[in-house]
Amino acid sequence: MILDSVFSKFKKGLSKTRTQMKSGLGKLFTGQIPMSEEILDTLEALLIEADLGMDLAMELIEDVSKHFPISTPVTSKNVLEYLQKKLIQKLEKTNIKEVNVHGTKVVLVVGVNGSGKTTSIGKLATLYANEGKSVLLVAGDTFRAAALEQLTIWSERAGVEIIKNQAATHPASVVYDALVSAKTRNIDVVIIDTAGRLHTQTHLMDELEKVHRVVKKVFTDAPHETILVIDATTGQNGLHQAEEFSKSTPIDHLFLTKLDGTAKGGIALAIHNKLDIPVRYVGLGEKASDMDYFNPTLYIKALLDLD
Ligand SMILES: Nc1nc2c(ncn2[C@@H]2O[C@H](COP(=O)(O)OP(=O)(O)O)[C@@H](O)[C@H]2O)c(=O)[nH]1
Ligand SMILES: [Mg+2]
Repeated sequence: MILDSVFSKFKKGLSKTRTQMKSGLGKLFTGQIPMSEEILDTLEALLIEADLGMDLAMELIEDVSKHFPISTPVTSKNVLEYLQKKLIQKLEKTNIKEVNVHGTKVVLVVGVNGSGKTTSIGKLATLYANEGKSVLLVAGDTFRAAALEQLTIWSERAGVEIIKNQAATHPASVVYDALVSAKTRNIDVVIIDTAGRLHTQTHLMDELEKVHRVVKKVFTDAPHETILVIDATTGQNGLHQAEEFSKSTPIDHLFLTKLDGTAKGGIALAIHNKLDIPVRYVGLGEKASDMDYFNPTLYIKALLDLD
């Protein structure tokens, strides 16, 4: 995919956040005015409102105030350009885990209910299928019949297989059977959907650990990628979810969904800044093609677009 189209997708998805930032700054700055405490305070409030998180917002304000000392003449463009540069510097280092899998790649997808797990799995399945890979979806959410139906629809859309076992009493047994079958048939990618665990529910977290163990029984080096799905519209709560889920299973990457529906797109930056878990994918809508790999530089440019 060419960068231009990724950029325009980000731009479209983040339009709400961008409009909020711009109108806020626009009211503050008309032409060139001297830097003041009031400008710094308003800017900080805007960054927090856009969900960059308190820590990152405060760091940035400190940088801005050093670069543009009080009374220095500034325009809103100066400040936004500087913010872009600083954010890109902070987030350039991404820690994407690329494993070289010989044989079947096992992807485990976890997250709270409604975060967008099943939808994101549909998008990933489409991506892999378009690369010519054989894909098997595993319905590990055995608690809700609707969840099974939804995953089935996505498997049909993507033209990939699905394994489900409505009679199974425990998701771990569905996962086990599916992986054994995938191994025998040398499937390229297995993506496991799981029930929406509330991170406060200990038994559900225990169940997730059980699924993890079962995966290892079939493929000792799996899961090759564990993705935590986070709904960007839930804001700073996403940080807390990431911390909690990490306790029961190591998380490699985040899939940040619903960036199209929020004025708080800065959560991607807050998570990147605070936790050592990179955002690898972003969801920008409900269709299969409404996703992309997260690119911090393009993302920040789209967020703080100056044109
Ligand atoms: N606008 C938007 N909606 C999304 C996105 N990802 C998921 N959704 C919607 O969020 C709702 C919950 O998604 P679902 O995949 O069922 O979540 P799950 O409970 O975690 O499996 C559904 O209505 C999806 O269509 C996204 O990136 N953008
Ligand atoms: Mg689901």
